[in-house]
Amino acid sequence: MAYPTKNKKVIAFVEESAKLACPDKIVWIDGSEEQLAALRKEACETGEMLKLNQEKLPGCYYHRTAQNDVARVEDRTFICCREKENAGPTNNWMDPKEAYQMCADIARGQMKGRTMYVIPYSMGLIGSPFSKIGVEVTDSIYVVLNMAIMTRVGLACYDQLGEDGDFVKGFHAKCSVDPEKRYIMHFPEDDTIISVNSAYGGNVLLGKKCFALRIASYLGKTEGWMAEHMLILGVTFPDGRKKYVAAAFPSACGKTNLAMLIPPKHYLEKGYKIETVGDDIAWIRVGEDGRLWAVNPENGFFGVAPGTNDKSNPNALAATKKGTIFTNVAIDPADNTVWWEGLTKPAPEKLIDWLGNDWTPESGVKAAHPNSRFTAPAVNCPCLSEAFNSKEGVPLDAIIFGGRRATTTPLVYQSRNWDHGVFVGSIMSSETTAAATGATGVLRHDPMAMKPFCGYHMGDYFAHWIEMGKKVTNPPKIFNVNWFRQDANGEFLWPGFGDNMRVLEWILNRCDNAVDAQETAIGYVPYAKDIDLEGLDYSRETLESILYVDKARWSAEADEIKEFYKQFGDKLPKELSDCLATLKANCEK
Ligand code: SAT
Ligand code: MN
Repeated sequence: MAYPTKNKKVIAFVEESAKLACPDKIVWIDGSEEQLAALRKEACETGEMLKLNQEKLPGCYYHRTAQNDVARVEDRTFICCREKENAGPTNNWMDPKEAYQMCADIARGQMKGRTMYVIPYSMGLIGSPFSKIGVEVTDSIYVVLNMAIMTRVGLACYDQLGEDGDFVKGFHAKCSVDPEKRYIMHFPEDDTIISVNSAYGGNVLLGKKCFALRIASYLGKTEGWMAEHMLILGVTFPDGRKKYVAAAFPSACGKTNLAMLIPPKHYLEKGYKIETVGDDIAWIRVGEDGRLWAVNPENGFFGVAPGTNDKSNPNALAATKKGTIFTNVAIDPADNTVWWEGLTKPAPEKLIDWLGNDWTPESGVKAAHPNSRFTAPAVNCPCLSEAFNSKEGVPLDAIIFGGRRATTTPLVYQSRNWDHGVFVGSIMSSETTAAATGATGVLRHDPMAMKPFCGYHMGDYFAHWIEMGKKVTNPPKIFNVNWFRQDANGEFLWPGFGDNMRVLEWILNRCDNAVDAQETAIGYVPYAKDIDLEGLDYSRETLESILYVDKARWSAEADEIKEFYKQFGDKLPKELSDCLATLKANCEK
């Protein structure tokens, strides 16, 4: 047959995959609109997707996953490196030989009667020296169409590879979507990913978490750069200065909202502007100027739908108005559009819920799954930064870590220096969300928001962060934020969303040494007077209460971190154990 590539490794990979899975047919995706349109049509004919109201939502489609297949499955996600030790204590590990064999047994013959699609894609701009190419084979049209939004898909990727270039191999087979045989396997030493028995986003859009974080974090460690679970945003000041921030939060903790923030009115009037470079993943390297530079390797947003509305995130909502795939939201049969909790109040009288059942506000269940998603092209986003298409990316002024913590962690604090900043990232913990299967609202450690995504030993990952600090002569300042403080009744104590601009402003002023701070046991905390509350009905006392560093709580936290750190053994960098000792001592003062 005539192949669209001369790359022998691609051809061998596709042939091997086909030999194993036995598809009736192989379709080489070329990224053309014509081919994608034909696939959309086919998916609508088979019921895999529904066409939404094309006047209100042009180019938008709807998809329901299987009921048991609605989130990432962390307990079935493995790092398969040769030495178990190298996967570390925070990852599941399987011997690569065993894993390849097991996956082969599961996938054998599973594409019989089906088509296998071959998707060439680039993470990052095609042709940028910092981008990386992947090839995913899959038997799902849904995956093809999502990948065509989330990554840069096209034959130009093969040109990048030439005859002999290497790429990340991704094999995906839906099989019978059996949760007992669902495996998301990473072979960092072979640049290979295998995903079987799922058809949900994070498990099957292999360019995203599997490649751009798990495989890429390992590549970054070996090649001297970083792959992080971070949004990237730009702030333009009234005087025209631009600053860039990367921020790591666990899944479903508001990265998309922060990345697309609209500042409060008086900031807008003064001329402040926020632009989005990325909402989920940052690839970061040291620039020639000794600063850290970040690019967003993705090409779209796979955002959480519930809670998105024209107040919380008008930019994201606008991004979903065309060319978007909605997954597991509700359908409004009155006009064949979509709905999810929080979109409008009150809810429509009648909906079809994410399971396909008739729904009314009295149904007593959620109409949209809490982890329902939109896959929207980045170009749709009204506040997309020009830098989104820059090969060099953007220089970072600040790095922000943040988790979902009802207590203890103040609204914002600044680390004392790079190494202490790494410590601050390493001690992140956050309440679990619906983005992964399992209980939600459970507090767990999630260092740098990378617990589910680090492709190697977390202790080595910390050491890599410390090393990177030595390579930058002008490092970004590192902060921690917590938008999620609650009172005794479980009410949030900070308005969040656009008002987070007030905290962002303090952070950027700190980067310019333009505002003072109080030194506390955990780092620098703002004086309440320095957070702008203009136009907000909000008391200084409440603000003070969420800026307060409670030494007793932090002392207990330090003891708990000590326990958490134990698992890293002698891989824990001394810089971090020193910071922990200082924290404990500061709390006892
Ligand atoms: O499902 S994804 O992993 O792509 C999204 C997320 O959980 O952050
Ligand atoms: Mn994410």
